[in-house]
Amino acid sequence: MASEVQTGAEAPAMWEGGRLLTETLAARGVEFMFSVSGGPINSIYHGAAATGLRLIHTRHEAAAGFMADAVSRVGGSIGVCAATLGPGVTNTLTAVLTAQRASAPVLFLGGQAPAASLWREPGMATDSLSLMSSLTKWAVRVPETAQIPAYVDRAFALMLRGRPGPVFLEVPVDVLSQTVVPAPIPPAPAPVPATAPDLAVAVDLLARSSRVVALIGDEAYRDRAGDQLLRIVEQWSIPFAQLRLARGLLPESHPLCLGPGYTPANSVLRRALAEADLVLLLGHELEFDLDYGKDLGPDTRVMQIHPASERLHLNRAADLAVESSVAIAVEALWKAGSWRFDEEWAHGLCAAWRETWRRTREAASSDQVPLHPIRAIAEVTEAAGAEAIYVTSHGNVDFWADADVQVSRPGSYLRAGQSGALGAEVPYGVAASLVHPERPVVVFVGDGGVGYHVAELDTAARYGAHPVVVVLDDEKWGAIALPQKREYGSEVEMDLPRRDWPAVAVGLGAMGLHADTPSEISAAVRKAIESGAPSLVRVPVKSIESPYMRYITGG
Ligand SMILES: Cc1ncc(C[n+]2csc(CCOP(=O)(O)OP(=O)(O)O)c2C)c(N)n1
Ligand SMILES: [Mg+2]
Repeated sequence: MASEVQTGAEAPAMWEGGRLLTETLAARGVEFMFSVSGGPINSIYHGAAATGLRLIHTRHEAAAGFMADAVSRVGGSIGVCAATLGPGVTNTLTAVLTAQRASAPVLFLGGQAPAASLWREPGMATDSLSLMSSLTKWAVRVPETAQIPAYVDRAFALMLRGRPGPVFLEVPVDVLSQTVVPAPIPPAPAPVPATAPDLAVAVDLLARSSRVVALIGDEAYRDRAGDQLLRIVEQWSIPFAQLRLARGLLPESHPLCLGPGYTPANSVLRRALAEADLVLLLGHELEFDLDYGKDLGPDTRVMQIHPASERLHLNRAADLAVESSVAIAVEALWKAGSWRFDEEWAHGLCAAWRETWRRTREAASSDQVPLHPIRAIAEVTEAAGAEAIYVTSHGNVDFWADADVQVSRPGSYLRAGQSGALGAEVPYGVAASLVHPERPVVVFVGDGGVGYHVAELDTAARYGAHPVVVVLDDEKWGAIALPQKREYGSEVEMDLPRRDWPAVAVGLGAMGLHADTPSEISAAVRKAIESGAPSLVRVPVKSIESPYMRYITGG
């Protein structure tokens, strides 16, 4: 709506609610806003343009939500998604669920008809607050223009405190279009100071242990605890495995790395947990990917450090639960004493993991096409190099990829995670490339998953993002088909015909490449990275069930 600002020389410059919102977001460090256009949020767009926020106009609100989530995960700034009322908001729900299950702080903004008119059931409007309330830490309507900064600050406090997660602010059109005299945006509220926990019991546990293993998870990444962790791992001989966002917090090529933290796909990690007398569970909980702690030995003790009290003791009581920032607690442990745990055991395990990884690659090394997924993935990762950011999906081929890739830097591994949502992959890749244009971004996705949001290659082309989308094509919904066949003896409607995904990519303004053999894959990925253009490489792969797939489906 046009602002009713007087333009006389003395008239103060007035801001619409949309501008007040975008100025507040920028003052809180927000850089990107993802959206699909809608009339009632036009004021936000004009605000974004005046403020200098980067507004990325996507092809679907779910993709906008996934992109905002990816910014929060890789960037350090909070990702923001703005959707118009009704179907715009409902289209974001899967992205909200995904952020919630991954503990990702993401701000979702929703348009709405004027609050006073909602009883009439205006066009497109729905009760967004009810829909959002079970998926967010806070779902609330901003009642008046002048209160926008206060609501944004409350949203930030809730998104980031304890277990992080998404927040939904509904901003009706009249609240956005009303003008106010701009007052300076107040400084951000001071963060709650973190205090070092009492570690007397922790010191006692360490003193009684000789085989110690570390499981490093999401909150260790968000706490930027890499330096503190590297020090204790190396100085005290602690083998480690990292999960989800924490993958790459310590380089996975490190000699004390036990491989990825999925027990179902990592027999050496299972052995480590069974043999350890102490597991340091750092910024994580014994969740599904760890089979809820089933592999821990009967005498294995657990020391869990997590900033959110509700995550402590989840699924298995810890022998010691410490409610604390991981960085602060590990720093305090470092100062509290010095230990040398069983070095031979630690290095023996890590050597066993490296040998397993090597043998898995060797067993998959045939050049016969279609390639084993591991062979194809290995060619891609070798061509992409150590700087790459990886996105994986939720198909069978992706479970092969999760077990094979080595992530070498923090914030460089994105996966929908426990929401398991197919469709996040291409949007994640686009957003990661927007935040880190200097780094290669590789998206592994199946021929099923790519269909959800392949149109976002157009968004990438419009905004200069250049992810390399690698479609590992088994011509079926493999993750469902393979267990179905095992259980029922036959498949029902599982085949997907071979489609020309590279041609689709070209039609969307991206580069499209076919690669069947190892050398073609390597050349295609290098060419895609060097081109600086968004690209899609289709790689046919054999249909072979991954070990993780067998775990999920109980096979
Ligand atoms: C939104 C959503 N719908 C359905 C599923 C169930 N699902 C999990 S994996 C999968 C098949 C994926 O096929 P594809 O992307 O080709 O990978 P593949 O398993 O063949 O390697 C499906 C349908 C899901 N995870 N998310
Ligand atoms: Mg498939």
